[in-house]
Amino acid sequence: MNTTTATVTAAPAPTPAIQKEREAFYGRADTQSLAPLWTRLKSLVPAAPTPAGVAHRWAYAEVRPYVLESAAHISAAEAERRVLILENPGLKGSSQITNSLYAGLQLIMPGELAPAHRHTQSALRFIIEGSGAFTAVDGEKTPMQPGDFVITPSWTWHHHAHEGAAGTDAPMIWLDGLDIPIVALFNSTFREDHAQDAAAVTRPVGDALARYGSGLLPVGYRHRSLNSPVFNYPWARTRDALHALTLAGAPDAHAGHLMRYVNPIDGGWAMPTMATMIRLLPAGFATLPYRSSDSMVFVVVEGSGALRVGEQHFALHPHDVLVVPGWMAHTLHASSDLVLFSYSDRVAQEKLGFFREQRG
Ligand code: 1HN
Repeated sequence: MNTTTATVTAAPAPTPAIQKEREAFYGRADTQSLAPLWTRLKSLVPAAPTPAGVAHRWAYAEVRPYVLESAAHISAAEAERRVLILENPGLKGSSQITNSLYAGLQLIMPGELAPAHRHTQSALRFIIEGSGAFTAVDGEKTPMQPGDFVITPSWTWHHHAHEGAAGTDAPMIWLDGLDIPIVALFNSTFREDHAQDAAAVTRPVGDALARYGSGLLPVGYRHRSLNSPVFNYPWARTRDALHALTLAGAPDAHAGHLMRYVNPIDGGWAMPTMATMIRLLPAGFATLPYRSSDSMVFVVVEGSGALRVGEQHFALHPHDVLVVPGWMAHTLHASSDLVLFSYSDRVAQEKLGFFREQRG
């Protein structure tokens, strides 16, 4: 058998004459909308992800006054959604917090209504502060309380309202996470405004949680959504689960006590495009380095500490929002018991077969 061993040798640099001929060829090819791959291959397919955007922190103490001031400039009704976008400083003009995701801080004042609409983008809400407001999703109202994680699945009617009295009740602020850039990649955006400001509410408050979120399922129930039928994961339950976990064993060295929000129907992630997680780092705990191919958005729920990304150091305080671009190693440190909510496109990457992570 004839065995030949291929050796890879770097090609010699082209002579100026050859280079000139090539350039002329590229120019002629361009007239046919053709382009050479070989001049672009390495940048099209680099050896590892090029970080998209930068690591950044929005300190809540600094941005909260701007969110509240937005109410002096526009009503929720006029704005449709009164939101200040958390735009990654490395992705200016894109309305993106990461390469694939959107984030914003939404404000609703007592007595206000954000009118009903639907769109193909999925939305998550992580409630930051306030009381007295609800969101209605696909015919069910749910009160929004700090620490709750709420799902608005693709193409479901949704509106938000604050039932409190102006002057006495607190403004409500939450973080919106949407998969806008993912839907844009597929150019599959559709939206529709509801004929009424408020869409019909057809089920009692708490219906979904009772039916699907109690370790029970109605017999004969046929699930028709890619999302969890539980659309509000209340903070009180999440907190209890996290604290129970701390009694059972040591935190993961690279993540702390880390849990994911789960779809009770199939044990999968709660949403089809956005992976949502909650973690607790006990006071004094520090994680070892970790990186993954999904860019991550963090919300500090409780406690304080620090996030390190490369040479950057961000102090963490309640309600701060942070972003870590994909494949950048980072560590977390808790000065007091630290609880972090996070979301990323990990669920989509897993389904498509290219999610990667590295510990250490
Ligand atoms: C949207 O519908 C909401 O329903 C929030 O609260 C933010 C950002 C872009 C497009 C639609 C909401 C949004 C959004």
